[in-house]
Amino acid sequence: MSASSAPAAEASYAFLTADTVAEHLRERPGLSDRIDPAALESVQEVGDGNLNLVFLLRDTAGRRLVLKQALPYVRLVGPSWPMTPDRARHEAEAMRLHGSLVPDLVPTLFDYDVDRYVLAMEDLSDHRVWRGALNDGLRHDGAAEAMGRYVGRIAFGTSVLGMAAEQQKEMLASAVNPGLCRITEDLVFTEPVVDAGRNGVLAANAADAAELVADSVMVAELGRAKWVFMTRAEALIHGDLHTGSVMVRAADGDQGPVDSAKAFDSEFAFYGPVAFDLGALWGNYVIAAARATALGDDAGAAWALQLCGRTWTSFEETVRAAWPARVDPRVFGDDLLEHLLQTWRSEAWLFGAAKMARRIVGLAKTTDIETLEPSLREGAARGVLQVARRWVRERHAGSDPRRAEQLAGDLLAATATTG
Ligand code: SR1
Ligand code: MG
Repeated sequence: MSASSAPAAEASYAFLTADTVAEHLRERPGLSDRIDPAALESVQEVGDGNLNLVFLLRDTAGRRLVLKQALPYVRLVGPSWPMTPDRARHEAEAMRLHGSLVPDLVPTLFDYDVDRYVLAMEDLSDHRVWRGALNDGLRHDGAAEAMGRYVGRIAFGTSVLGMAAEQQKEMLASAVNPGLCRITEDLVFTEPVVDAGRNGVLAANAADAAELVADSVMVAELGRAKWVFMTRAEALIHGDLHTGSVMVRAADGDQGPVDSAKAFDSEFAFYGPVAFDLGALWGNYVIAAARATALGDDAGAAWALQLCGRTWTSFEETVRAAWPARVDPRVFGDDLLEHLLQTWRSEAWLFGAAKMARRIVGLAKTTDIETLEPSLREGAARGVLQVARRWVRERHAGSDPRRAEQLAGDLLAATATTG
């Protein structure tokens, strides 16, 4: 349901506040053992995403916990856009299953309150959101590989490759997530080229947005992407794996090799196409590179772009390493492995292009681009749109990620504007 046609959301449960979090901790089994409700010295509401309330709690002994509560509407817009809070259950189920496969790559979930849609999870205050680090020009080596491993383990472990058929079908049924999928179907695959009243760009980019709408190849490829997204239930994917859904921690200082990287915010999880998560990462690496290019940091842009290949290689190695353990090798032979990898690699370009286009013209833009001065933002936005339009064409001529990186780098450099 769109924001304009929907009735305002009414809550049937109480929203957490700084004054009620202690009561929640007391009521939920096990949480009082993790943090002392009677000795909270800091309660901060830090939800800066588009959908939820997020509280960071610390007690006087220094113990920390995060509470995240789903609101019955899209926070970014308000109660006029209702959204099922059951998305918190999807996040909890994804955290549990993903956590069983890659415990080092997702936050630990301690509790899920099904009545109030509240998750209690590990605090990651010693990490930072990767998008913010990228915006600051910081390099976290190894994060892209970690995310490739995350997507690869999920691809194998939650699909019929790694899971018994009956169990996989039960998971698939439980993970049907229509409300959140509808957001993606609208915002990612439709609205870049069919404005539903939520789009907007700088006046200087109006012609770029119009060219996107008039690009029949782009429209057709978005249609293919949407079809795959809506029909190909391959694995329990994250569903929103942009750089703002990844926390990173450098082993030493504020950048350099990471000793931890975590994918969080998996409320969009559902059984969908594996390459959607890869494309989300790739598209956001290009957006990070566009920012770096706009700011004259060419080395930073090159570094951001080569993350595409790093994520892909790690993903491919992870899937290949898991392959001998597939549940049913009788007809799932090595030819299927090559077919899947080839399909996913090509679709990463396609989904990456859709993700880029939506973040430039549609609702929920990125700080990478939006915090640039308009004179610089113009070229960055133009460059990202041109990369998107080029990728949907060039993927048919070969899907090596190094080509994707090269094409993107050339276009970003050619379209950059100066302040
Ligand atoms: C209305 S929600 C907008 C966006 O926020 C999330 O991060 C997803 O990307 C969604 O499309
Ligand atoms: Mg999110």
